[in-house]
Amino acid sequence: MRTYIADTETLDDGKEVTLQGWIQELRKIKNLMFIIVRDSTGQIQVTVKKGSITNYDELYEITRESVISVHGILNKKSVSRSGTEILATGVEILSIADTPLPLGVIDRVSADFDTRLNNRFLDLRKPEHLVIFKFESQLLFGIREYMNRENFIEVHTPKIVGAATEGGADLFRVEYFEKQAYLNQSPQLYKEILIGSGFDKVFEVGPAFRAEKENTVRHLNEFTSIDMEAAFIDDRKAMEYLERAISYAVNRTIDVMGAELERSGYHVSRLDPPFPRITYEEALGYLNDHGLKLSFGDDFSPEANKILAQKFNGFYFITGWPSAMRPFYTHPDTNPEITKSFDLQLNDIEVTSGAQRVHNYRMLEENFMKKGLNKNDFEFYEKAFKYGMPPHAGWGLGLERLVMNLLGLNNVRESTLFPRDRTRLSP
Ligand code: AMO
Repeated sequence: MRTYIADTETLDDGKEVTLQGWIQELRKIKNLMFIIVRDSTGQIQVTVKKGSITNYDELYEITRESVISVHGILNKKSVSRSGTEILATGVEILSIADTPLPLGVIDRVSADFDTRLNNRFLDLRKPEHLVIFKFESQLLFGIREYMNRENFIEVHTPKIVGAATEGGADLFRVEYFEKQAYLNQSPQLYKEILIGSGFDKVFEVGPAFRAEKENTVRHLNEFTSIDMEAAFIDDRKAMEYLERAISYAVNRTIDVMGAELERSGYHVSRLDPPFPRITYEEALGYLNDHGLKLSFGDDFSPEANKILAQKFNGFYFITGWPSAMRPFYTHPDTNPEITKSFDLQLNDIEVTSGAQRVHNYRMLEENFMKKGLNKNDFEFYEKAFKYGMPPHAGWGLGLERLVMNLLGLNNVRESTLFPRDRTRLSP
């Protein structure tokens, strides 16, 4: 029976245990070895006396980051730093690590980012990196739980597609037998078709692909998109689902692993919806009052977003984006220059886009024309609007950007296991 290291805390002194993990540190004094063993839950000192195990001489030559299984007695009155140790009675060597390590797991000196990513399997052994993905897992669990309680159906739509969703330029091409196909940029068109299929409320967690040549700390070429779409709701209601889903998931995650986050140096605060809202035009005015020279229709630069972040400090919505800045499927407001759309920002980074959608077939056709799109490419989508399409709204939330921002990481690659960017295709 294996004991996880974190669970030794609740066990009694003198208890017999078996631990399995990696050798993080090794100190040897002839007839005595002190091994710090690490598993996915923590670290503990294992003290091995010559004569207490049969293969002492073999273990004496072991390298850092090798994998062992330790059988021993829990000593809670140890003189070691943590006050707890395992007095080994048997050690099985399961895998020997080569030397030198391409990347130190506990070294204080930080390796450059490329070296880290090239050796991601070692980089992820750092407890403070593992915890990022434990956090992501818990967060996603919370979002799923919230969506499930609100009666959303989790769906899976194709990632190999025949038409662009978010604009033609950023597509990865795929050879699909005799046809030209693409990797999907967003489940947008499919989630809307499902609204026309009577599903009422859907959500999806899946990969999205963007052939953006951008090389920034917030762009990936493959990211995880959490998408939602619901029938008979407007943009306001979609925003409400979003702020509630995120708040529920964050607060639940703090309940589950707040202490572990703090120990790893991540400070996540509890959330209390509703989040502040500002219109695009109000934001524009505020930015111009702060020295920028923006006109209606201009996008917000990283500098502009930093100014807004200082005002809001946390999550906030920017609503009512100009029609020219939003995709063809976005519903206009009563003023046709403006859309019923929103972005959710966390500090200075956009983490979600959403909107009420066009559901009127004729308006959709007009929008294809206005945006210079060929309606024939969208026939499979448009068809679903001809035979009874309810009003609907939804959003797409970037998981890596959300995690990056909540944990205060400075690069979206830190919250991506194996990032795909302009130059990286491996590991
Ligand atoms: P949008 O293109 O704004 O909207 O994307 C939605 C969210 O996805 C994340 N995201 C990215 N994350 C990392 N790297 C990228 N290159 C990247 N691109 C986007 C962001 C962004 O806010 N169909 C609409 C959503 C909708 O209206 O439902 C869409 O895809 O967090």
